[in-house]
Amino acid sequence: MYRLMVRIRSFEHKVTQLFLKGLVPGTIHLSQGQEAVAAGAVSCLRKSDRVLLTHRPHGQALAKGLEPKRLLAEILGRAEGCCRGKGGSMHLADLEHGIMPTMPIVGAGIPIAAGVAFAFRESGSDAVVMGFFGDGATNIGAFHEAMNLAALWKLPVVYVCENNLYAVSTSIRDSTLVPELAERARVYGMPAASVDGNDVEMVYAAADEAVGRARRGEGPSFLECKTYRFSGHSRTDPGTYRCAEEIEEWKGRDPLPRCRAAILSRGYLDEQGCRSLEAEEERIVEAAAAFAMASPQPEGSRALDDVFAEG
Ligand SMILES: Cc1ncc(C[n+]2csc(CCOP(=O)(O)OP(=O)(O)O)c2C)c(N)n1
Ligand SMILES: [Mg+2]
Repeated sequence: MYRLMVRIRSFEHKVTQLFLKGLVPGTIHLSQGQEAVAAGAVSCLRKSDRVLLTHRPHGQALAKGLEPKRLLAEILGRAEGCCRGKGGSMHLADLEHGIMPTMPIVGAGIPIAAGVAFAFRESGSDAVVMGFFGDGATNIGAFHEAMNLAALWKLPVVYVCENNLYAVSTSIRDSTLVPELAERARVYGMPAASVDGNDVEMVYAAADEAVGRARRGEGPSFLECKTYRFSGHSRTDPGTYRCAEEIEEWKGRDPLPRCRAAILSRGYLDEQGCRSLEAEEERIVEAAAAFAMASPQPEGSRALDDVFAEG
């Protein structure tokens, strides 16, 4: 899981560099600071399980097994991207790794995750769906409809809410009086937990329990992971609505050094071992960037391929 977190952070650092060079069409939403949620929760899943992601999907997509080079080529809009360059950062998909088409309409993926879970159950599969979304999405009507139906129908879905305290520039204090978002799922009869989303082991333990419940046919769960994004909402947002003290406080809870310190103190790896893991991941990301930049632009003649269903 530490390796995954290092991969996500290095990957998004590279995405930022490429964005600043003007190589990324559109905008990007980074998850730096939130890596423990992706690494901890997605590590509980099998390849055949599926995830439903949002406008901030890079970390979970990498955790679900999407190759960095295919993701980066997609973000650059290139022909060798996982959607042949037609999706970009906010509309990616990779069914081979169980990544459903990403849903940047806030809250829209929540009922779709329930629908995929319904399909799994009806087909007799023991596969599980994990639906990610932010705190802001819990104010959307679709969230409440989906929580109710998923609980009532005991669907094999795990809802992971990344509570990073903001929906764009709106503080959660200005959008709800409910102090713990897990409460919002409990009222629909769904088991729910709130955990420190910057502690990868805690996220893993809570997600693993929820995934086990879903796989055994015992219904959905909701997991609120309390976390923080280090940068603005998107690349066009300097994030000036957050005070420097708050950002510094959360940087002190950075999930990567916390996990690294635990690895060292328990002797899983020594300093040299950590450094070589980090260097390996940087090399993977550099190779992904070289691949993505060398990948051709999609041909105009293929613009309508894979857009309409055949037959
Ligand atoms: C229905 C809808 N309304 C507004 C937007 C614009 N928008 C994009 S992301 C976002 C905030 C989402 O906040 P949250 O759910 O907390 O996720 P986070 O960005 O913090 O990961 C908004 C309002 C949108 N994409 N869809
Ligand atoms: Mg948020």
